[in-house]
Amino acid sequence: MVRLNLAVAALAAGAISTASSSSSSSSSTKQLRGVAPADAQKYQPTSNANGQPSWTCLDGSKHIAWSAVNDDYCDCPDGSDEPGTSACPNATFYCANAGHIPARIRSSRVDDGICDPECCDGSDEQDGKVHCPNRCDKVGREYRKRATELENLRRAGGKIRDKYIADGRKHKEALHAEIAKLEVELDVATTNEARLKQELVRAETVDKAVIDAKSKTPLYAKLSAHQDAIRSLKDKNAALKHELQTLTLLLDDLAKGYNPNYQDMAVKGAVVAYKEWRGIKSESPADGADDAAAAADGVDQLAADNVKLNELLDEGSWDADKLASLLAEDPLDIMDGGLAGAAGDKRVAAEADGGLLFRIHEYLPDGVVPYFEAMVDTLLDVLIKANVITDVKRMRPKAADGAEPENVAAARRAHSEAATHLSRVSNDLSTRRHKLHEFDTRYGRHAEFRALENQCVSQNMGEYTYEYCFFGRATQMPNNGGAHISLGTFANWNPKADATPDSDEYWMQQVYARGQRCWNGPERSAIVDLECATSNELRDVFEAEKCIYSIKVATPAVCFAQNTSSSTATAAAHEHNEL
Ligand code: MAN
Repeated sequence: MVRLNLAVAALAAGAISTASSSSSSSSSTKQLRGVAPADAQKYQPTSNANGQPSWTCLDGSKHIAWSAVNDDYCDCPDGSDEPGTSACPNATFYCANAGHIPARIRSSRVDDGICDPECCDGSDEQDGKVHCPNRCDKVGREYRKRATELENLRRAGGKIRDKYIADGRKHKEALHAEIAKLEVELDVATTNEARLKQELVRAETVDKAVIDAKSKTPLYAKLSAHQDAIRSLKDKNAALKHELQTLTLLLDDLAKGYNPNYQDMAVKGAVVAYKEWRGIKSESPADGADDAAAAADGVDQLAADNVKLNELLDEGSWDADKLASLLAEDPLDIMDGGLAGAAGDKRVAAEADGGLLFRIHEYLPDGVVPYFEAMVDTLLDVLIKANVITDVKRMRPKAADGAEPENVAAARRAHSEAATHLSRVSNDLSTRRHKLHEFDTRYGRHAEFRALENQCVSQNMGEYTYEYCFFGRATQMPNNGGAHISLGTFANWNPKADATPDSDEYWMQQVYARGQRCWNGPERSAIVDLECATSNELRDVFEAEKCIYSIKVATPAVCFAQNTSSSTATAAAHEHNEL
């Protein structure tokens, strides 16, 4: 208000001094109609070569006689020689509006017989066509009254805005604190994950080293050779049995189909010998039955009487299953005391071999096993290096299916848990950092909009009730039933190229986009204009173009303090500019 009064006083003073200079006007100074006091020094004549007063167009393009300024004829391309007439279409006219605030209008509206409301002093109409009374006292009074009301509103809204700012700061500080905590957690989790990874690698490597060393011993080679021999004999035996069965089947067929009446003595002799081998008595046909029938009868007994064959095919005490389990045994396990047997056998063997020290992991919680194993390794290394012991049978706890030693599995589990934790902390941290970045881009210069997140305001506008949610969705809801229509969700702040985040103006407009697609048209969208008030309200919705909506929302969040950059701009804008 003080600023406004000063501005008005300054303008009034300008008007007075211009008037006084006008009263003493000479060829060198001339009160020029339509020129702002700030531009008065630009309208000073100079002398030309002939000593005549002349003037240069403001764009520097032409020298003209001083008398040609405001002579109702347009000389300068930029229209600067006719600030007080309507001769130049591109010129502007300044009305001082003493008692109110100055204004500028297009010079085409000068002396057009219409009193322009912007020029409350009536200075735009002076050729006698019409009389425009000076209304600036009244207009100025009303203007100042309105300005006071607005200022009071701004102050009241500003107090609420201060609370929003405090709330936003609290959120921001909480976010900062969470980030700081997560950063520490991330450090710990990273170190932990790296340590457990190392332990896993060591557990895997130590085991591998033990296995490698054992695989190179003569005992291992011998055991493997025995297993190879057993495997080879087992295969050969199986092949021979198969061949024997094939041959006996062939001979059975021959013995069955042989006809002794053919009197082939060689065949008869072979059949008789075969039957003897199979333990079948070869009797002479009785009571005139023919030889062929007798032979067939004998062979029919084969299946029951094949004692010899059964003996040959019998597997004995080393049956196929026993041999298979012998072959399946890992020589390394045999070296460790025959651990490939039943669980009970393992325990006995381990007990006999290593004792409690090597089985202590069975009594420890899973998480401790890797540490214990590492400690035992270190101790054994030291003992071997110090020549206290020469070798040791390290009983690695082994999973039941023999897949992976228990200590390696435990180390893997511990590492996998640490890696999962690390990734969770890292994700949490980046989410929080993203939110913090949003504070600056989304919630205003002082985080004042954070308090409004997810707050919704609505207004019944007759055919529809509209709802607007800060940083959420804008919705059109038909009052007579029907589906709700999305007009868009918050997309960005002021898109105007000249509106930058350091200005108040930037934070007074939002774009809501990607709403429900219009039939045969674009996706619905809305431009939201925010204005200062003491409460949050949806004031107006207007469908500016089909499916493009203009929404007016009142909120204390935009009751900016007067001393910000744009309040200066606002004061400057008080000079009416109707161009
Ligand atoms: C609905 C409303 C209107 C819109 C038309 C477009 O009736 O969303 O605002 O203009 O659809 O078809």
